[in-house]
Formats: sequence, structure tokens, C-alpha cells
Amino acid sequence: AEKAKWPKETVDLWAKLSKKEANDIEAIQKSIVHHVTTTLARAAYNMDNFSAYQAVALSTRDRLISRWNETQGQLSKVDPKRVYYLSLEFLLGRSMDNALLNMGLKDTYDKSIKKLGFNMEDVIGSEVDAALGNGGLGRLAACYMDSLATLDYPAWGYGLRYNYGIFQQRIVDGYQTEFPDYWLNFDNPWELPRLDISIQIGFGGHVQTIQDEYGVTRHSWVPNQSVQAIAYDVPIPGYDTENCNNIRLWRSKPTRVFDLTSFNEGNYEKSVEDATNAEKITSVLYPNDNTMAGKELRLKQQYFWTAASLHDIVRRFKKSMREWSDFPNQVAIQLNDTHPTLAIVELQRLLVDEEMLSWDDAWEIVTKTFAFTNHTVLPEAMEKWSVPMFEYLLPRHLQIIFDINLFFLQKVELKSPNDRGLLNRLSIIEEAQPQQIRMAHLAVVGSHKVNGVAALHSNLIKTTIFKDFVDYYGEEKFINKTNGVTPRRWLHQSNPQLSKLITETLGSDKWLKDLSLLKGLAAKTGDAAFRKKWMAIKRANKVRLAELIKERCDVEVSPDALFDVQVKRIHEYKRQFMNILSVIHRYRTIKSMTAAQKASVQPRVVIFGGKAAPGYYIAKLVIKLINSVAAVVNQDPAVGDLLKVVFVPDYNVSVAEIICPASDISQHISTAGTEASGTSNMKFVLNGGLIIGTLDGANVEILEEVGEDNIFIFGCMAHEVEDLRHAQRYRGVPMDPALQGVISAIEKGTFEDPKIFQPLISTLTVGKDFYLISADFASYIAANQQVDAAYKKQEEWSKKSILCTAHMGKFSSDRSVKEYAEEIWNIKPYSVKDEGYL
Ligand code: B1H
Repeated sequence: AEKAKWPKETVDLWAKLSKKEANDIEAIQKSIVHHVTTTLARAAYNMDNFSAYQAVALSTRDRLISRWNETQGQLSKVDPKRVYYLSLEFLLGRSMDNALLNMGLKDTYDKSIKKLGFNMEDVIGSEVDAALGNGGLGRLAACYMDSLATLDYPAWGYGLRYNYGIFQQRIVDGYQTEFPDYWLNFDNPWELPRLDISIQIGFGGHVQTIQDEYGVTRHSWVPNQSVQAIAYDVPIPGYDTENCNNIRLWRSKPTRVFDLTSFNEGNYEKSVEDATNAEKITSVLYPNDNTMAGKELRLKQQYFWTAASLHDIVRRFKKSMREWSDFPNQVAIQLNDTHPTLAIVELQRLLVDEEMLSWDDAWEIVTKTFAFTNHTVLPEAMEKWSVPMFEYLLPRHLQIIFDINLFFLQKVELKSPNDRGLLNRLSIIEEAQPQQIRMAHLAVVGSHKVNGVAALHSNLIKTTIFKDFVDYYGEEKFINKTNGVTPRRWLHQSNPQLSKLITETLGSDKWLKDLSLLKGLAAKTGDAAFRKKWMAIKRANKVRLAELIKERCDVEVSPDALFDVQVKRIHEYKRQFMNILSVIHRYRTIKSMTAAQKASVQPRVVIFGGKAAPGYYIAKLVIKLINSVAAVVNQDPAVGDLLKVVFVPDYNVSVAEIICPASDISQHISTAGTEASGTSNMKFVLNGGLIIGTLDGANVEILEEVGEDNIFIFGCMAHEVEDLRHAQRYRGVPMDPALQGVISAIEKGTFEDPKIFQPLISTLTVGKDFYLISADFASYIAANQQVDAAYKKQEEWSKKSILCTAHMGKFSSDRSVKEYAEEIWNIKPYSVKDEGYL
């Protein structure tokens, strides 16, 4: 509109001056030096790696912003249907390396900064992780954003800009201790503050009921507290495309008019206090993975975030002057777990209370707009909110939820009359003291599609937590979308040597956008020279990890040993406990050997990493046990290099980037039916690591792809779990004898004061071993022996390793995202045209 009013000279001047940045070495060097001397106000002679990082980051950011502007500008004009991915977690990790690689500028920047006296690896190493997530769920959101941008889909992420990400973990006397992750201490160059985009969010208050001029009853919510949401945009560049998508993160700020109640009461001190409380909303990421905390502040976070996001989405839709019925043709909203489920209620409220649509018209729009991804079946992770607390914070939303529930149950009653048990099981409200809102039920009722994250998991939810819903709605609503990981970060960036070898071998780098092309590597297993190169790269990656282990754990490990890795959040269902118990078994076996017998033992380095939720006592004891075992084993001259045990502290995305390429075998050993998918399993196999695992989550599909010769599967199957628990509980199945031996060793004080570990050992009491460690122990030990035997045949192993990578095409997040786009969101790619962004 403005542009049309300008005289031609002005338009031409803007066009001339707003040309995209040049990307030759000299232009890049100029931009870096410009940022050093102006933005950072430093001189070349007092630069360190960190300020070099800052300058390179700012120069990279300029190029990101150009693409962001161009993409978003064109998308506003074209206005295609977009998808909005609502996630309380985006576990992005570092941005610089990824941005440079995706934009195709890494080599030029590398050369540019070398000549300026800096080394790319050191500069990259100075960046702190953006750790706004707990584990798999948050990292999945980050991989999906990479794929959405790479595939040119019009997509925005919406999340919260926490001041504190997941805590930093340090190990003190073998115990986990938590330190705050104040990641914004130094300015964050990867975000664009949008101080002009500010939305008022209300809380509390009461509901007014009025009759409108047609005699229709209308409700309007009158909150008594209000906070501001400020937008921070994080550009997400696609790989090998000009497209650049956005993640909009909200930050809470006090409203200018302070808190309404206190302000009106004239209580100045109280209103300053309220202002501080407003800022608390986006202060900290809740550090629970797969468990629900139930804290009021968490509910505030969820409403603050969904209300701000919906307001933004609705504002963008309204600009197009379309009919409301067109909303689901322009907008798809994906709910990443139940955390954003309030968005369903908020959209219904906006349409009915503020836009004056009828309930039924509004509800049709809502259910066509939303789709819901379930990530877990663990009961302790199911979100429930107490009705009284909810009512206090969100009185109008509670009414709407009760209405949604009433109309839903009325329909159920029509279909299955007089089945009160069914109504109770399906109800969004659980009749407890006090009543609880079941967020998963609300999410199912308010969405047109519900998906699990791996085939096994998607089937499991249909027969367990959502069984009655499947009976009511039919099968078509409940689908599977197997998770995936981005090959850009998890191979190209983290394993540059292997990426290079693959590109040389396949004759092009097309595989980075079509991962199925990796199957071309399968033909190379017979090529001894290729196998040698393949294994040399694995060894180099192990050397790099050995250096990290030396630095962080002060333990020397041999890169010629078998590297055995289990890195993931510490949780009983993931069974790190079973792993360390098997390590103790291995230790005892070695100790009982003669020198001659020891000569045939396959040396192994067992590497653990992962955070326990700060309040999860048993998980924290597992960390302590691992460290106590490590202390004894690593010092024992009778064992030497045959066995080393390390716990790498503060496992995060950038540590994972070093660990994944360096593993020979990794452990994905959850009790069958408990790990919804797992995604690190995919990352390890993609990097030529074999896995040992149960028939759980995506392991099942990895087995299908790589074949049973290239994976070590053990343990009971998901459908056997209930019977095994029953037998254990009521028929007193005895404990596995090898496991009994291991426990006796702990109880004898082989590893520190055994009293420390008593609560852990108690979890194995016959009848209480919920995660079936005893039932699976023998087959686990046997599978580990098969790993040792297979690893000794290095030529055969190298073939397995190559075949693993070759068969990972399915697990690209590009495949996952394409399925979501075509089968749930109904969106099409839009590729940015190179027309200059004015
Ligand atoms: C997964 C969670 C999770 N499932 C609650 N559920 C949270 C639940 O803060 N909370 O309240 C946080 C996280 N995370 C993981 O999702 C699954 O355990 C993995 O198996 C899966 O691969 C991953 C991505 O789908």
C-alpha cells in the first residue's frame, strides 16, 4: 500500500539498496569485520573465539533474515494454506553450523574466517545450545521444522521463549546436580525480537451472561489479570532452497496497566509484585520427560502460549477477508501432544463469544482445523487438570469444556444408549475428588485426526487408551505417522566425513533430500577398499568421542574397543538400570576368568548419558549406581581395557552430535510397549551403528528395514507384557539367577555402601518388577554376547554397518512430514521465487 504511493525514484532507490547480500569471500569477510567493529564494538586485536562466533553469527543472521523476509513476504501475498505446529518444546541445539550448511555457505564462511585468523570448529564450538526441550518430543519438533522448510511447506512453529532451558547437569560425588541454564546470558543472535507484536492475555475473573438483541444467550469472559505476550521469531532455513520458515516463541511481560485488580485497589506494591509474576510465566521449561507435574504455573504457560498463538493465527486469517467457513481451508493446527490442547477451547471461545458464530458452526471449524499427535501411553504422563484450579484461572474455558463434553456424550448416548460405563470411560471429565479434566480425551474429541508416532505405538493406543474412541469414531480417525530425523543435522552436519564419502560413492548429494537413495550403498558391501574407508571414518569419530570422554570424565578409553552407548533421558521404562546390571554381570564374569580366557574377551566401552527429572528419585539413583560401578571397574587392574564404564555429564543436542557418529552398538531396550517410538535409534543406525533393542517403538520398523542380520533383538514382546506381570505377581516366578548374582554383589558392597542402592534394588522384588528386568535379563545377556561375537568379525561387521545406513531411507523426517502434509494437513509446497524482496 505504501509502496504504491511512493514516487518512482524512491521505489527504485529502495530496490537498488535492498539487494540481497553477496556471498563471495570478500563480501562475507566485510560483513564479519563490520559486525566486529560496529555491532560488537571490538577491535581485531582483542578478539577471542566467542566474539568471533558472535560476529560470524551476526553475519549469518543477516543472510537468514533476507531469506526469511523474502519467504514471508511472498507467502503473505500468495496466502496458501499453512500448518501451525504447536509445541511446548523446540530442542534446536546449536544454529550456526546448521544454518551455514542449509544455506550452502559453510565452505565460503570456512575460507573467509580462516583468512581472518579463526578456525571454524572453534567458532562453532563457542555457541551455546538452545535447549528449550526435554528429549525426543522437543527434538522431533526441531527435526520437523527442518524438513518443513526443506520441502518448501508453508509452516510456522509456535512455542515459548523460556529464559531457562533444560537444566545443566553436573555429577557431584556420583550424583546428578542441577544448575540453571541461563542461555540468554549473551544475546541470542538466532532470534528476531518483534517488540511491535504484543498480545494481551487474560486470566481469572468471571463470566458475564447476556441476552443479545435476538434473545440468544451470549457469554463473555471478564478476566481480572492480564499479561502481554511478545513475539520472538527464530528463522528456520531449509536445505538447498531459498525458503525460510519461522518459529514464533512468546515471552511474557507485564501489561503497561499493571494488574487490573491491584491497580484498581491502588495497591502499588502488590501491582509491582504482579508485574514480576507476569514475567515468571515464560521463565522456565518444566524438566519432566514423560511425566506430568500438574503445577498451576504450567497451566498458565499452556494457556498463555495457545491464546497468543491463536490470536496471531486468527489475525493473519482475518486479513484475507474470507468467510469463517474457509478457516480450515487456510489453517491446519497440529497439537504436539496434549500440551496445547487448550487451543481447541480457545478457538471455540473466540468463534462463539467474540465472532458470534453458532456453537455448531464454530465446532465444525474447530474440529476440521486441529489434529493431535499422541507420544506416550505411560499413565504418569497423561495430562489431567483439577477442575477447581482450572476454573479459578480459566472460568469461561471450563464452561466450554463442560459443553463440549455434554454435546459429545449426548451423541455417544444416541449411538450406545444406557451404557453408563462407556460414558464414564469416554468422558472428558474424570469423576474423582476433585474432578479432573482429561486433556487427551479433549484432544481426541476436538481433532479430525489422531496419530501415534510408530506403527506399534499407533496400534497400541487404538487398543488401550483410545479403544472406546475407536469404537465410537471408527478406525479412520486413528492413524500412524512414524517419526523421522533430519539427515541434514544427524548425518551431514554431525558426520561430515561420512557424508562426503556417501556423496562420492553415490555420485551426488541428492540423497540429502531423498534419503531412500542411500540404498545405493548396499552394492558397496563387497568392495573391500570402500569398507576400509567406511570403518576408518567410524574410528575417527570414536577418537573424537574418546577425547570428549577424557575431557568430561577423565577416563582414557581405547577407540579400538567396541563402543556401546545408551544416551537418553533416564527413566525406569528405558531400563538404564538393566544395562548397568548387565555391565556388573560382565565385570564379574571377567573377574572370574583365567588370563587365557581373558585373551578372547571383546573389549568394550560402555557409555551412558542423560538427565533425570530433578524430582525423580529412582532415576537419580540409577545415575549414582552407574558412577559407582564406573569408579570400581575403571580402576580394576584385573579388567584393564576389557571393560570401561563412563557417564558423560550434561547430555544434550551438541553432545549427541559427537556421540551418534561414534557408536558401534547402541541400546534401545525399553520394556516392550513403553517407548512410543524413540528417535535416537534412527540417528545411530543412520550413522552406521548397529542397535541392540527390544521389539518396541520404531525398533520394530528398523528391524523390518535392515533385516534381522543387522540388528540385535531380544526380550519379550508388547502383547506378552501383561501376562508376564501377572505371572510374576501371582505365581511367584523366581528371579533370574544371573540377576540374583548381580544383586548379591551390590548388596555385598562391591560398589560403595549398599544401603544407598536399596531403594533401587527393591524395584526388582519379585512381583514388583514392573519393567520386567528379570524376565528379559537372560535374553539381554545373550544378545550382548552375540554383539561381542559379531564385532570380532570386523569384515562382516563393516558390511552390517554399511547395510544399516543403506536401509535408513524411511526414517528421514522428510518422509514423516510429507505424510502429515498430504494425509492430515492438506497443504502444498510453495517455493520462493527469486524476485528480490521488495
Ligand atoms: C515423549 C513425552 C513427553 N513422549 C510429557 N512423551 C512431557 C511427555 O513435559 N512433559 O509434560 C514431556 C515429554 N515425550 C517421547 O516422544 C517418547 O517417549 C519417545 O518415544 C518419542 O520418540 C518422542 C517423539 O515422538
